[in-house]
Amino acid sequence: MKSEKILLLGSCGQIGVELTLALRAQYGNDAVIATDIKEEHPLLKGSGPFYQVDVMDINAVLALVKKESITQIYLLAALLSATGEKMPLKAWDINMTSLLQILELSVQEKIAKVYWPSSIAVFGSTTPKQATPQKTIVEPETVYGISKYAGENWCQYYAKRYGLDVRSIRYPGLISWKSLPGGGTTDYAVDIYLQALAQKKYTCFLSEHTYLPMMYMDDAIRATIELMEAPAAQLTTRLAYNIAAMSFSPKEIAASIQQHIPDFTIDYAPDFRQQIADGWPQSIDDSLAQKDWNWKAAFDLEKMTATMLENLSK
Ligand code: AKB
Repeated sequence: MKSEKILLLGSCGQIGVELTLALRAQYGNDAVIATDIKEEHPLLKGSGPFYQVDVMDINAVLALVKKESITQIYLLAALLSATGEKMPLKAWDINMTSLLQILELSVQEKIAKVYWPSSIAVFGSTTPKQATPQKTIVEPETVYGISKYAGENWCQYYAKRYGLDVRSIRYPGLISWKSLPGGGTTDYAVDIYLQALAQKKYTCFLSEHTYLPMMYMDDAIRATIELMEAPAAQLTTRLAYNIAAMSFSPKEIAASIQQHIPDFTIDYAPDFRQQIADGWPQSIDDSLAQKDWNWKAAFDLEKMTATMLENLSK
């Protein structure tokens, strides 16, 4: 059996750090090559090979693929929703050019499997908001969402036309204590824990009743690896899979923090990110992921809050 050699592009981002560590635990440290345009994340240091590479520099990526005899690629580098609205053309360029270059390279170099993350941002205000189905109206309203939906379609195109085994998930907002998010609309759900511990108060950039689908990072990492390890014949879509864990509003996450820090207070100063959040679903139907690869989340709001506060306060 050919042993796997996995390349992660964007290892120092919110998902990348934890995914790199999880894949190293599973496949061995030297089997997982971490890369990022940024310097190596402190949590990755000493855990395995790292190269500072710009994902847009496809020749540098190709050289690494050849040098390390790569068999799988995870392309995680992207600009998220809030940053994307500040620089739409740059977000489109980074999110799309990187994907198209990696899809092409993967066909040419006969890469066995490719992973590329999508997002609930593919949905817009014309999509049903509750239990948003896998297949539904998809009219994204941010440049990030447009790039994610276009990207899903490119993945499906490469799967159908070239037989490339490319897989994807529509992540909800992701929450973790190990690596911070940057430039997203759901980032408040991480900031709130940090501020609750540091200041016992938080000013939220979304209004109190803004419900959004969210997920604790451990679940997101497990979902990613489970999807990548599922037999190809079981996968009935090559667009991205909906996955779900919990939905809550800023008021509800604040109440769950108050169970641990009773004098924590929250106030609200919605900014441009409110409009982005208002276009997104409030909850997600992930029955196809359940059926195709047995997906099931383990963390709810209560369990996540206890875990976040315990680890962040250490
Ligand atoms: C964002 O808020 O932009 C991301 C996402 C939901 O994809 N966290």
